[in-house]
This record gives sequence, C-alpha cells and structure tokens, in this order.
Amino acid sequence: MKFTLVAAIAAGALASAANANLFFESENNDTAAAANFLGTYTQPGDSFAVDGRLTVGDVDWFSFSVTHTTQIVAAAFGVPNSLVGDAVMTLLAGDGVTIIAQDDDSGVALFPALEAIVPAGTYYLVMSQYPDFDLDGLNDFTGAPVSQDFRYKIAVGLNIPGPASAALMGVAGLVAVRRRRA
Ligand SMILES: [Ca+2]
Ligand SMILES: [Ca+2]
Ligand SMILES: [Ca+2]
Ligand SMILES: [Ca+2]
Repeated sequence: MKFTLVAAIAAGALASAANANLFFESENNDTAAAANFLGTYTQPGDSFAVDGRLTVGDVDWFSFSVTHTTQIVAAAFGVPNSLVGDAVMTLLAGDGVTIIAQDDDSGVALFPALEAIVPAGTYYLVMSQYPDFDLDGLNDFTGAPVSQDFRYKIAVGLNIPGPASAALMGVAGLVAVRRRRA
C-alpha cells in the first residue's frame, strides 16, 4: 500500500502544478557527463515529468538542481501502461557516483518509486533496466547488455520537507533498501 502511496504523491504533486514541466529524453544520455538537464527549481511544490525509452543496453541519465532543502518524490510508469517493462530508478548526488536512493519495484507493477530529502544542490536521476543496478547498461549477472525495450514516464515532485514527510521518509527508507531477490 505504501508503494502506491509514494507513486500517488508524485502524481498528485504533478497534477496540482499549474505549469508542470514536461521533458523528452535526448540520447545519448548514458553517462553522468551526458545527462539531460531538467532545470533548476526554486519554488516550493515544483514538479516535472520526463518521457523516455529504455532500449537494449540503454541507461538514461537526467540531472536537475534545487536551491533549497527539498523532499524529492519520484515515480516511474510504463507508457502506454505499466504492464511491460521492469525499470530501476536511482537518485545520485552531484558527484554522479554517490547513490542516495535506489529502487526497483516500489511503484506500479515492476516500476520504481523513491523518496529522499536532500540539501540544495545538483542531483542525478537515472533510469535503468532490471537487473542493472550499477548503471552501465549491462546485466549485473551476465554482463550482457540489458535486453528490454519499453517507454516510460517519470513524475517528480519537489516538496518542502516537514515533520510528516520526515516520518514518511522513514517508511520509504525501508522500502528503498528492499531488493528483488532472483
Ligand atoms: Ca533512453
Ligand atoms: Ca540512454
Ligand atoms: Ca523494477
Ligand atoms: Ca550493470
């Protein structure tokens, strides 16, 4: 139930914004250095969405900046629905290496959702295919290129952290460390 809650929060934040920012991925975005930049956000309650596609061997890097301490809530969905595709979502610090949060299946079906409170700065949000948790486009078990091909949408809400959200983050933190065990 809490998995759906996280997704609903992200979707709700998106729906409530008068001018949601919608982006479309631009390849090649397979590394931190080549990430698609999605903007700098200063206003409480900002949000944005991204449409993308994960193809064979693909990983998609996006970056954005926040100017204040922010609660990031992000969820991915399949396009046109979430029946096809098993994605992994990773939130990294501005060094492009330090993983702040990573999730596999907490969203709808096999799609991920995550939540984190972060200080002002630049962050990376990465979409990869299961099982590619080290974000190199290769299956972590076999070393072969990941072999799925599906379209996705990411909804990201940027909220002001509060006592209630801090409690929720505790729940999300437990969710975030869950891993699919093959
Ligand atoms: Ca892509
Ligand atoms: Ca890519
Ligand atoms: Ca997944
Ligand atoms: Ca990998």
